[in-house]
Amino acid sequence: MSMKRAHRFKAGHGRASMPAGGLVTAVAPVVIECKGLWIGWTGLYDFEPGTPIPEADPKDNAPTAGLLSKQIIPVHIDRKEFEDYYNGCCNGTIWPLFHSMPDRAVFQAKTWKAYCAVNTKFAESTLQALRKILDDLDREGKTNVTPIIWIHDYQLLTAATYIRHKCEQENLRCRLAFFLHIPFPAWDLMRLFPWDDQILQGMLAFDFVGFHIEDYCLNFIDCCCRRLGCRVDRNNMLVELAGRTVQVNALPIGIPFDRFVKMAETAPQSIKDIHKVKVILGVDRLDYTKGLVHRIKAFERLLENHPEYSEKVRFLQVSVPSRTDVQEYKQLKDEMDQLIGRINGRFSVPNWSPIRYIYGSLTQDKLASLYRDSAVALVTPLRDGMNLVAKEYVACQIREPGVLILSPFAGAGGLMHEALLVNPYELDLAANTIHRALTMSLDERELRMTQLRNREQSLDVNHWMRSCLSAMGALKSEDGENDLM
Ligand code: GDG
Repeated sequence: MSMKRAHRFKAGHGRASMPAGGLVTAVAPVVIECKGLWIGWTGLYDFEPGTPIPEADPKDNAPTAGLLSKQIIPVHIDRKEFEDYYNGCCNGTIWPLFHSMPDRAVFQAKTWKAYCAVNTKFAESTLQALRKILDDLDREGKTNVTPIIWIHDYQLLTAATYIRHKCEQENLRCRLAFFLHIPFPAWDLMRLFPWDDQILQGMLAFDFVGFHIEDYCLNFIDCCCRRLGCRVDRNNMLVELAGRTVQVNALPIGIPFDRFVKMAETAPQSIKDIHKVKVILGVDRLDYTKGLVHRIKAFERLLENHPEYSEKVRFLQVSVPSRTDVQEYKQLKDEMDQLIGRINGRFSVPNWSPIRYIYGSLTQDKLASLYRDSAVALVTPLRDGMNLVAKEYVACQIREPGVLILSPFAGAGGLMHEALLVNPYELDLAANTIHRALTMSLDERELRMTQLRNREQSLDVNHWMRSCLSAMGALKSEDGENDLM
């Protein structure tokens, strides 16, 4: 179950389109593969509750192609809930705090109340589905099969409290698992949240809690220990609360590697003047955590320090509109527009401007061809749970290899060692790193890229899914059967 839209429909068209974002890219293949149910928000404006959902067009090269309408259980959120719960608590409080940016976080009792209420709403839809699944299983005599409820991300941190309570009350069997796609903050930050105990208790209502990397696991365990006084075992990543033990696990997410390779093999050339101009690419949701302003300033520094790059390089930034109702995001959009305008005004000559900026969403094919044709990918978030763009870029490097520049403050930064790692706050160093990437020998590029690609191919999204299911105990059941929700 996730808060993310499984599908979005344009009114009157009945066609599904994918919202861009890491969670959907990662989770859709899992639901398809496991023949599970996806309980998710349907999108605010798109259709009324109760409307049947058309299936995604299998010809679309979208991660949800193949997902059937009967696998989706929509949860409706009204405008007030959208304001207080989604814009307010999820994206105005938890998102910045968990990304270690507390100054951007707003703490309000009314938005926290809405957060808890919407979590209960999702929990109720889930319980309804669970009761039906258990009835069907029992009717078929499969009483040894235990359904798994797998809840995703920071929008649903407290849903399990209600689910566990009801399951105990009604004697419903299920295993409760959770995966957090964003970082988990250190105790010093977590304690700023006035209802931190309820979040931690909510997360400890699961049987299994997964994070991308060990640092986030240890932060979580530390918070449980210090705030709730839980007994913990850091070596085995176990937390005990009220006689129950919760397993914590680091399970770095991967991408559908082969699908990106295939798209890169067939997509037409995306950049006309590729032989004259080297492209430096950035692809992100327009989010302040992604370090876009720092990145553009680093590129400006490169042009200042190396005038020889005039007409030889171009920085192409694709920024997908995101959370456009939240003030912080509106401000970021204005800041980007001004910054890019200023730099283009400063360095452009009649037939060349240094920055091309796409504020919008591209198809995945188009994205794959841009990844393939770019000499450098700049993936420099200030903080990021994992970052799939870094992985997608290396998957698409099927021709002359380019160079990945990566921030150590993304989960991927600790795993993709052959990238050029750079602190995005250090503008001079970042500019030098871009210069180093642009001048790197073919041998070095090949060596680095081969290692990066090999790792991403073997640790792909299927590997992640199997590791998660195995950690939840789902692959060990006697008859191999489990229902995933
Ligand atoms: C969260 C965490 C974690 C981007 N532009 C377009 C487009 N995208 C797709 C990319 C990629 C996804 O969006 C972005 O994923 P990221 O991982 O970079 O970032 P978040 O959206 O913040 O994801 C993150 C992730 O969850 C998974 O756990 O890695 O740390 O913040 O897949 O390809 N897709 C299309 N058009 C675009 O213009 N179609």
